[in-house]
Amino acid sequence: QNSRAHSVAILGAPFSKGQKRRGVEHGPKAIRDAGLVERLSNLDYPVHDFGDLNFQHLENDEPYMHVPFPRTVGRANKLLAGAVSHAIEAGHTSVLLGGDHSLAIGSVQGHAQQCPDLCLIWVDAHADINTPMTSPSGNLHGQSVAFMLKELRDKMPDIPGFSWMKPFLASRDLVYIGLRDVDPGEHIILKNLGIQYFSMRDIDRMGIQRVMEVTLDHLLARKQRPIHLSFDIDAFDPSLAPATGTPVNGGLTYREGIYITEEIHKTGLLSAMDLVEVNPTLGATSEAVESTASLAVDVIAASLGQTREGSHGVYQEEPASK
Ligand code: 4U7
Ligand code: MN
Ligand code: MN
Ligand code: MN
Repeated sequence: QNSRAHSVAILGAPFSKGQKRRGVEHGPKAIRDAGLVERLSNLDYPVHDFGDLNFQHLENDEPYMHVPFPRTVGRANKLLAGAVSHAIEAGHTSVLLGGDHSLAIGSVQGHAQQCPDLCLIWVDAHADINTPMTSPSGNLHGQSVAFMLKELRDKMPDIPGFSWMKPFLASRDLVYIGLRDVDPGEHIILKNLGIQYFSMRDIDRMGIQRVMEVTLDHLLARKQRPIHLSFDIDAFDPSLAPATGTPVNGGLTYREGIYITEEIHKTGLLSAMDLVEVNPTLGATSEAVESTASLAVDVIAASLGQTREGSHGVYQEEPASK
């Protein structure tokens, strides 16, 4: 366990143009205010908070079909990809604080620049695998995975702002957990490509323990390789994570969410993660906002090795007998 013992790089991405609601750009601040760095300092490796990325405002970013802000989203992800790639190259485990989920495009792409054999675990109520043609909303935070997959190359038009990247991930290297709001066009893609996914119904049926066994077996049985975890806070039930843009009833319990991340940590292969879609302006009360942000901190801490059973360092002595 804890075999990588890497330092951690925190990257804030105050970005919201992958969707149309305001406020998700304040996610990084809310997660930090909930005590992220302090909580990670209890684990046994150095934590570097690199602050927030500085995203440029773009004028004249006309919609592409019904997709809003394509150049702004493309540009932001290019910047983010460079930052993540740099952090991984420097030996850090990269932790991206969003921001909306379109940021996963740059985060996973930057990770893949350094680790071309990575695999991806996407924890979300949504599959985020629409193409501009299948997307009901046009929003890019519901299309992130479609940009990554090699098998969707022919289905993706040349969207302005994205000429810097090419698809880099095979669909067999991706597993979804927590799905419960999948659009018809997305369902066709999931089925046609034979993508491994576990909907909330599958979790009800199999239990989260078996789901994680099959997930990790699917991704790691052939060979051990770096894991990218992309965690959308709306995977949790809205009673636990109310402050988010697209809540869907019937989500993960607290214990299921933490179990997922504990199991990923135990592989020793987590190399980068995203925690996205915390929107502090959408909580009905300050308690709702704080509980959502605090849940985000719990997810990150468990992914990086905080355990519920407790832990102690290798050279730590037993308590003295009296
Ligand atoms: B999120 C949606 F139509 N599928 O494409 C879409 F239901 O990053 C929602 O998972 C996407 O929060 C949600 O707009 C994106 C919609
Ligand atoms: Mn998402
Ligand atoms: Mn979602
Ligand atoms: Mn959402």
